Amino acid sequence: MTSLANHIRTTSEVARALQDGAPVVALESTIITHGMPFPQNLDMARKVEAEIRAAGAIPATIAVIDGVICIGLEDEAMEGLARIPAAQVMKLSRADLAGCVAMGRTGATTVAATMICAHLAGIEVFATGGIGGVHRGAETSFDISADLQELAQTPVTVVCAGAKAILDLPKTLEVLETLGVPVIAVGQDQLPAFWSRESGLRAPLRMDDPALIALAASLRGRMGLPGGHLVANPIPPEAEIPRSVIAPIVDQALEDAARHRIAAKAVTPYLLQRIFELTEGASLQSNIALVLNNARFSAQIAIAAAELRR
Ligand code: PSU
Repeated sequence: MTSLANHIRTTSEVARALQDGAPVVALESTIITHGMPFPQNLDMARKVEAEIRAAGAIPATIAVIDGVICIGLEDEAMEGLARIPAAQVMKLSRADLAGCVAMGRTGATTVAATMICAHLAGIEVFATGGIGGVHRGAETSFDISADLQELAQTPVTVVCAGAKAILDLPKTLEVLETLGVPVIAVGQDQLPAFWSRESGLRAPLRMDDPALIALAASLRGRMGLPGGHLVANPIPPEAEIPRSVIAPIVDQALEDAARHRIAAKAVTPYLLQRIFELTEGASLQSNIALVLNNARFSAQIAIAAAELRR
């Protein structure tokens, strides 16, 4: 029988860090292939890794390349991924990860698939921009991201800047609550909304200290409770697009998506691209700033988690 280990490749730097119990932060690749245009995507991916190193942890960007689950990407592989047109890369979630590996194809991991791969590798903390959630109109489309189910079952702490404001945020919070996923705001009581610090919704939990977040995750595991933690870290004030400014732009992008009958996995990439056009690039600058901010905070959680393992 084929061993799973034959389908996973870990860079020597990440393997050494994991063996030594050093702090490691996982990073996803859909944000690179489907979330941002080239060359800003490559620049962002490199800067995020540099931020994590500067904060004292080891970054591990995750992707499937030619059927191999890569835990950590060398710069050449990172550049290759950033340059491939989105249409030629699978957007991997729980449902298609194993199939992509079996077919020997290349795929970018969403939040759900990155959590699965990080857990397989023994990585506890993962930084991204915004998770997927309940799409507006889900009561008829049934479009709910598999990211939410994954948070309910895979023990990884995911640091994001909230759910993307293109979603139905109250319904996203409801589903997370139903699934028993802890949603923790950092530095404020409100759930942040990706490009904006405010959502108008109170987060169920608030923890400003990364050590507390690491402790909560560790205790949850020891209590035998499955699933991860969702940390919602607001975008820095100087980089935010206020809610009143982004809301009508999101509405316009959603109307355009409906008119063009965009569905399923294409919805989020379409909306991000449309909002980029409508804001003349400002949304991308905000997106990059929030990801860098999450990289820094996730490194602090990973360092605290490593302390707890000693
Ligand atoms: N964060 C970003 N940009 C992105 C994503 C996250 O700043 O593009 C990706 C993640 O991979 C997440 C996906 O899992 O968007 C959500 O896609 P969907 O709504 O189709 O589940």
